[in-house]
Amino acid sequence: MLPKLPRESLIELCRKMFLIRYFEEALIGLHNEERFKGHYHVYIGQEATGVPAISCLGVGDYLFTTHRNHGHLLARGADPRRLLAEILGRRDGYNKGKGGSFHTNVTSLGFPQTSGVVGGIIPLATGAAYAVRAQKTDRISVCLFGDGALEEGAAAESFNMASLWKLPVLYLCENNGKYGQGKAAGTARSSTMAVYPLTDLPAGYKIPAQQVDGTNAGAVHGVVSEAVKKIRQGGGPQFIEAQTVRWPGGVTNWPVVPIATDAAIAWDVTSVPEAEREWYRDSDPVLIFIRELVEKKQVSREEISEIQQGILGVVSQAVEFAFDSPYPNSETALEDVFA
Ligand SMILES: Cc1ncc(C[n+]2csc(CCOP(=O)(O)OP(=O)(O)O)c2C)c(N)n1
Ligand SMILES: [Mg+2]
Repeated sequence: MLPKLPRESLIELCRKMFLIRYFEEALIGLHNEERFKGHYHVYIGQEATGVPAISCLGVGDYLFTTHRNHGHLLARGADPRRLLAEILGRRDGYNKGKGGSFHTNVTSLGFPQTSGVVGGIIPLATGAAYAVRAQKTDRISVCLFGDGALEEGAAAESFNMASLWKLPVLYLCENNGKYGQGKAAGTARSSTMAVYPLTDLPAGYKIPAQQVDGTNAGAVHGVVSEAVKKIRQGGGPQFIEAQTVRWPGGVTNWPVVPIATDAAIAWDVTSVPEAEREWYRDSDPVLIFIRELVEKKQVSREEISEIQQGILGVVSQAVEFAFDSPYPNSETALEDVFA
C-alpha cells in the first residue's frame, strides 16, 4: 500500500529509503575494509517504518532515537556527509566527532539526545513531552525504540506517567523480531519479551496501542499520521508497534551485506544468494516500496534507476567528505562537555 501522498512526496520517500540503504551498505563496506574501527548498528530492513513515520512530523517536534539512529536522522533530513563524519569521529561531524554512531545529536532537526543505552530515551522522550505541554505549544515528542527496550523498567515507568498526565508523546516501537520469523500481525514475537503481543504492555497502562506492518510504507504512514493528529489534539500518548523481518545481513554482531541492493532485484531475485533470497523477495521494505511505485504507475523503472544512481553519488560524496575531515585536536577534548 502506498502512502496517500502526492507523487512528488512519494518520490521523496523513495529517495530517503535508498539513501538510508546505500549509506548503511557503504558504512559496512568501509568497516570491512578497516577504514574505521568501533561498533555500530545499521537501519537496513526498517526503512519503510522510519521514513514514512518521520515524514508525518512537524518541524518543531522532538525525536529520540537509539543505537540504530542513522536511518532516523537521514529520514529527518540529516546531511549524510556530516552524519558519516560523526560516525568516523571527525571534526565536521554533527557533534565534532565526539558523539559517534551511538550518540549523534542533531538539535537543529529536533534530536536533543540519542542514546545507545537500550530504553534510555523512553523517559527522556516522556520528559520532553511534559516540557512541550508545560510550554503550551502544539509540539509532540516521538520516541523511536526497539522491542528490546520494553524490557527496561524505565519503559513501564514512562508509560505510567505519560498515561496519567496525558502527555503528547508517540511511542513507536520497531519490532524487528528474530531472524527467520514472520511478521504477520500478531505473530511476530520479540526475542526478549515475555509480554505478547507487545501492545499489551502499553495497553495495560491505558495507552491506545496498535500493530502495523513495518514493511508497508502506506500502512505506517496511515497509522502514524492518525496517531500524531490525535496526540496534537490533546488525546494523550499513543503506542505503535511496527513489525519488520530482521535483515539477514544483521543477525551477527558485525553486519555483512549479502548483496548490494539494486532496484533490479525488485523484479528478479535470482542474483541474490539462495539463503537470503526470501528476505529480499518478500520482506525488503525498499524493494517492496519501489515495486509498488512502479505497479501503481507513479514512476517508471527507468526513473527508479536514475534515483538509485543519484543516491549512490550522494553517498560517495559523503564518504569523500568524511575522510577529508580531520580528527578533532586533542586540545578540544574538554570542550563541549558538562563536567
Ligand atoms: C541497557 C542496555 N542493555 C544492553 C545493551 C546492549 N545492547 C545493545 S543493542 C541491544 C539489543 C536491543 O534490542 P532492540 O531494542 O530490540 O533493538 P534492535 O537492535 O533489535 O533494533 C542490546 C541488548 C545496551 N546497549 N543497553
Ligand atoms: Mg529488536
